Amino acid sequence: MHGKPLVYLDNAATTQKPEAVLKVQDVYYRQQNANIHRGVHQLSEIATFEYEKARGKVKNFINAADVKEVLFTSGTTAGINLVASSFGRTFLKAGDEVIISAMEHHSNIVPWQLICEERGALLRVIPMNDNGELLMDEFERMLSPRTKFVSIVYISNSLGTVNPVSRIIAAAHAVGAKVLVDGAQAVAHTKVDVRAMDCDFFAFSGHKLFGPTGIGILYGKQELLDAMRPYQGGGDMIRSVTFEKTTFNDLPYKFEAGTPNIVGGIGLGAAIDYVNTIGLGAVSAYEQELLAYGTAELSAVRGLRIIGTAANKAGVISFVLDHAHPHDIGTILDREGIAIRTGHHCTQPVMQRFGIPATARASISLYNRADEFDSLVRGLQKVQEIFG
Ligand code: C6P
Repeated sequence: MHGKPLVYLDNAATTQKPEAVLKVQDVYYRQQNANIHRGVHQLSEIATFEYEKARGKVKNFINAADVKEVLFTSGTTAGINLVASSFGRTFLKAGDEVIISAMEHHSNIVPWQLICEERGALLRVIPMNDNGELLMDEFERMLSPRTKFVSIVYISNSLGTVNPVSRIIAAAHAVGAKVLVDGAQAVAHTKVDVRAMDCDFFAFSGHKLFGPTGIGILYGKQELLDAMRPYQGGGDMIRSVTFEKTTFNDLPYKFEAGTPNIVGGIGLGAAIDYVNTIGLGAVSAYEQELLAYGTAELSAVRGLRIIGTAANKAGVISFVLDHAHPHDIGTILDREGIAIRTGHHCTQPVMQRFGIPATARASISLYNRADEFDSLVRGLQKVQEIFG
């Protein structure tokens, strides 16, 4: 980039794609391309087989009980909107409460605002401390029989905080509330076991897990998905249609209206194979070392303040620098070949909480190296030469 070797530290936005993911997509379009679940011809059977095989890989990857609980979506955002809309329209009523946290991505705020407004429910927010850790006592005090839903981010994209999701889920279940975990930033960094966690829903995006864009997963417990209204109507989600009455297809198809992103699903399957070959245990251990190294290096930069200093962190180092706006930092680093993200990271309430307009954010993946943080620090020294 700009004649320099790329230092890619924007993995929370999206990850780079391994050869194996590119290969299966190429093979699909050259040799297997057909619509799925519809054709009696062999090509359609092959495409259907490959797509459903990928669903099976996702099921094993997150340890769902059944493929019926694994819905293909276009990404985390679509998964959360599906739950807010469909669970909300089925179960939420006036006076109910939905709880989210102060560090949610906009895609885990706005869908809940919309449905709460529609149903006359109240949206409540778990506050956090100056390190970017949720105030769990406050959360536990908020819970009551009115609480119908808790929707919480597993790993914050702007702070890096790893939230105690198992504790949150157990406390919510104790008052009869259901829980969605936004796993967008979790799946590439830590082993996810939806049954051990006991979440009711879990959403993530393929593109943050080395897969293609436009594909994602919503896990949901079967009894809840069975009870929920469909989200969208169209092909594949029906059993029979007349002008008087429509009956719906079985799970997972009830929530998969229309021709899906077939190649995306197959690509996500290949991405999961790739991650499994390396092992998330090894990934997590390596990334924790990298995070510690990067945190120490950046902390030593004059005038730099890290935003998000939770005891339990993963993947992300957000920071501000005296005298330089994050956008200027990002632009100068870009000239050095260093890709980071700057801005509010779709978490404006986090910026408001810390009284800052934006941060610069370095986010890591398994292919990053310690020396890339050395390059980042040299880049920041250039920023300081310019801004004093
Ligand atoms: N965060 C980031 O740079 P989609 O866009 O649907 O793939 O993912 C949305 C989303 C939901 N929750 C969390 C915690 C996220 O981090 C994201 C995406 C990117 O931080 C793009 S804004």
